[in-house]
Amino acid sequence: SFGSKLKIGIACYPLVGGSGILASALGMELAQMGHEVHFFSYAKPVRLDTEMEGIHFHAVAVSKYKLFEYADYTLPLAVKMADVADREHLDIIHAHYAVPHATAAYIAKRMAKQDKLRIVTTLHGTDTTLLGRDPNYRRAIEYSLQHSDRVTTVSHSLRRDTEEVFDVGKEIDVIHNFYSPGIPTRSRGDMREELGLGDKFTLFHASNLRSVKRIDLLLEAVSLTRHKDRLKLVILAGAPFDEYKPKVAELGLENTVMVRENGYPIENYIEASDLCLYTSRTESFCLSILEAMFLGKASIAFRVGGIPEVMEEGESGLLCDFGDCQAMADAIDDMVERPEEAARLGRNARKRAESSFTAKRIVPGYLRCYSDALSV
Ligand code: GMT
Repeated sequence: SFGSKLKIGIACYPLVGGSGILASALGMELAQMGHEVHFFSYAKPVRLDTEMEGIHFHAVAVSKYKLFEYADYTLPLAVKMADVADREHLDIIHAHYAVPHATAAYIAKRMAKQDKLRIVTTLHGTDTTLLGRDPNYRRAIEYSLQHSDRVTTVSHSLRRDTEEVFDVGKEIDVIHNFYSPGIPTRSRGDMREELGLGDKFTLFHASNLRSVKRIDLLLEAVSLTRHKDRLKLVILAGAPFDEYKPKVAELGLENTVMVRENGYPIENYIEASDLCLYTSRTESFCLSILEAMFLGKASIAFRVGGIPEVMEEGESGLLCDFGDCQAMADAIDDMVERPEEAARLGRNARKRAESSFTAKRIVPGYLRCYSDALSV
């Protein structure tokens, strides 16, 4: 129940990516509230503080046998979950991503000696929007969702998509993402000087550059602006940028685009910028936009997926129809001409983030979900 301390297992991807960041932040919030949290992954999640009281990390080792052409991760993960569930008397396994975490959790639940283990699965996006349409995965995902005690999505948009793609067989809870921003370690002035931004209006983009992020459209939108000479686009790339270099040259953006691979901490770059730019084909939420909002920076993005749930159009950010790079370029030009409007949107963005997307506001929703799962 709500008042009692829970023992929660969390399975997540350890890499830089919204789902792992959210899962780590949630686990640390729960630990701070006195719950015991056990993480399962093949490597330490990047933003997880394993030294924190109440946090335990269980590395899942994958055996590579010559017999198998492909190493399997799902079964060792399930065994680790079942072992820890039995030894530590876990109440809940919270799977972030159905593939393969919810499937492994289901196997663990069947194997575990104790019969009160409950499964909560949070969908972050690709399970539904990509793998859900893949006949090699669809049925296993649907089965894992049907056998989760509770299922959550990070936006209403993702819930709608999920209900279209799968027969989940139960109500899905929408629990938006939250973020606890770090404090920039350098001043805006210092950071702008280091990056050589001068008095340029600075746009910021951070992503893993996966094809869904549509970096081609990001570059195109900037190339269509009238004020290219007054602009800089700083891209914090979580993957090699090389494949986009020819496009930068083709669009004549060599002096406008600046790329930093794995720049850290991200807060310093956001602080140095004036506005953020996102061109994804789909985003169930877009944690990067929320991250920027907490630092008082609004974004221009395409009106896709859950993004309109994160920002209020015209109030805490600007939205354009997907693929309309000219509209996006016009919006950028407007902000270059009226930086005070960009600043106003940024102030509103911070207010919205602080009122709607803090840990304090969001984490109780997960606790309610655990409590519902335990009362099944
Ligand atoms: O599912 C993915 O594509 C990757 C995932 C991740 O780990 O970064 O991103 C998804 O989860 C984030 C956290 O909930 C959301 O902010 C992202 O919008 C979402 N990505 C997509 O929907 C493409």
